[in-house]
Amino acid sequence: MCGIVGAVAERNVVEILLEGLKRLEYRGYDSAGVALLQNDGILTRIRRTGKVQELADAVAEGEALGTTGIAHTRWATHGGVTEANAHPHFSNERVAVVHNGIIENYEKLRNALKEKGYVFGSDTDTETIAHTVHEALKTGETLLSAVQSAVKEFHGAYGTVIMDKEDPSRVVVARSGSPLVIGLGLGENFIASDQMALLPVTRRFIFLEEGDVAEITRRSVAIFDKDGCPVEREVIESNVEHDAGDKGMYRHYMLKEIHEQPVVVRNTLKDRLGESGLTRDAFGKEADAILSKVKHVQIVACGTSYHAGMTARYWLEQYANVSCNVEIASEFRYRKSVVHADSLLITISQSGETADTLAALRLAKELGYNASLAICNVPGSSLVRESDLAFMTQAGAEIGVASTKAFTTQLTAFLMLTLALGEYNGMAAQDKQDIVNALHSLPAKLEETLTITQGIEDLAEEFADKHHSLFLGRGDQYPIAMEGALKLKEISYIHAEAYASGELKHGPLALIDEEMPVIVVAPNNELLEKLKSNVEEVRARGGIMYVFADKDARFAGDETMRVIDVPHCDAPIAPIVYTLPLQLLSYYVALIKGTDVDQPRNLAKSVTVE
Ligand code: F1P
Repeated sequence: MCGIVGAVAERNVVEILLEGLKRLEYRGYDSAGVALLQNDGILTRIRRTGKVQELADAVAEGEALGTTGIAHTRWATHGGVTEANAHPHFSNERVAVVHNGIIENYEKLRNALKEKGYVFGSDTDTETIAHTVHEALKTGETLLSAVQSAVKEFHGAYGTVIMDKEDPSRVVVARSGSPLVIGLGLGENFIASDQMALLPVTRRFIFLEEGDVAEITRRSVAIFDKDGCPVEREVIESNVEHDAGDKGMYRHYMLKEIHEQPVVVRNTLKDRLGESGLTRDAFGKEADAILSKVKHVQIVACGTSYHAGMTARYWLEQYANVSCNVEIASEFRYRKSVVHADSLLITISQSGETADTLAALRLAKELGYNASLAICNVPGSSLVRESDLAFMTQAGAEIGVASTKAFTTQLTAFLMLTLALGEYNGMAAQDKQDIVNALHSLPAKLEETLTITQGIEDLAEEFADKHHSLFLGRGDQYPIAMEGALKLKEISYIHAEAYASGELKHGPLALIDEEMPVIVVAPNNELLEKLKSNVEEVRARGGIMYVFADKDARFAGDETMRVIDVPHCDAPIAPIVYTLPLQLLSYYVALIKGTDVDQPRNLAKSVTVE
């Protein structure tokens, strides 16, 4: 979603800001802008709808100078995609603001500000921040104290960076609900919504906490907590690797990330899985004390991460004897739920910043869960910092908006968690050894599965002109069918629905005709015969099927059924293995349709608003 970059330096910061925005492009956005302030108080603003490159071209046309600057990529919430709604927003050509999040009481603020004579140039909630700060500055406050008093007026979520034309030596930033990270340089300092934006200029970061306001100059960083008291926050040396410019030989990040899965799954297992079980601190030093008491698990997540949680429920109940509920975070946070005794709350998120998931974690603390575990891919993210335990997947930076390698590493993490919890809940020795063996075989199995690309490319040709599709799976493959359908929707814009195939005759069978392709995931497991019956029900009604099946499952292909062989694998890892062909299918369909694979329309990588 929206992205922020800011800098206070001695040199011209425009290139730093534009490079930062490019590194945030993967988060999804629809317009971009930059405001630059020179030492003599000259304030320049350039904004464009569309890609950051269009902004960069516009910047290159003129002379864009500034030693202090703020920049933004906007993902529209309040107000359409127009240049006037793009950030930075100004108040009286003096205050400049960029903002992530939503000011929920903006209408009330807007009316009050209009009565005071402020004229609004946009439809955004953000502009109320600019005018509110301006109003405070009029009473002679410093920029810092003006922001400190202004934020008291705001309800909702914000990560915001503010400049004052009358004081080019600093920016003031405030965080509540939307992340901000300060980057420390030598004689220059930076701010961003995501450390990725600042990796070319620093590796030293301070992650702001909820309610923090900070004043940043070239040589100083002063942080104040929500009560206005000065605080010290830890400086973290980042080891995140990311070169957003490098897609290697691949045409899209998504394809690169699909092919990285054998390696990143191996990295996620590394040092955590031994020959006969997990290593001692696989889930961290404090894990033993927490996990040994767990009798129930509540999983909360959104989107693809929710599908990882859905799959985990099958594993935790089948192998680890631990009861498990899974819920979408935006539902969990707004309903009254019953907390089971000895419950562990697990949040899953590739970004660690998803607003609903974070809110669910905070709610769970109030509800009295024993402890919380975050399964996450971004070190230092809000979810990681606010959870009792954190398991870091080792997927590396995922740039494609549609999650691929983050998902399969989440699943890998959950199979390891199944081992960890099974240890305290009477897991059968054979099940344990089967999972350990299956996990050891997983990276190679994923590599083998990626070699079936050609068959899937052909299939995509047949598929690309369809408007609807149905994905079917049973048992732990049902969430994989859901994930396959989500991938297709996200990047090819084809309507796709997933059903547990036992549900077919309870409604969706009515949809079957030759215009409704049916995709089936069919490993050779104990549900295979049941699944075959469901497939026959579709065939009998003239449906066209694409079956991803284990070679040994013996599906006979014909003109109504294309069978794509998937390498045989052990049962526990089958959901992970069968994910890959579905990712490839959606990728190739999107390629034929010519959609923006890495940044699909209307979507964002880090969903920081609810
Ligand atoms: C959840 C999610 C992703 C999806 C997209 C938007 O994010 O729905 O699954 O691919 O990037 O957000 P997260 O909570 O896993 O970060």
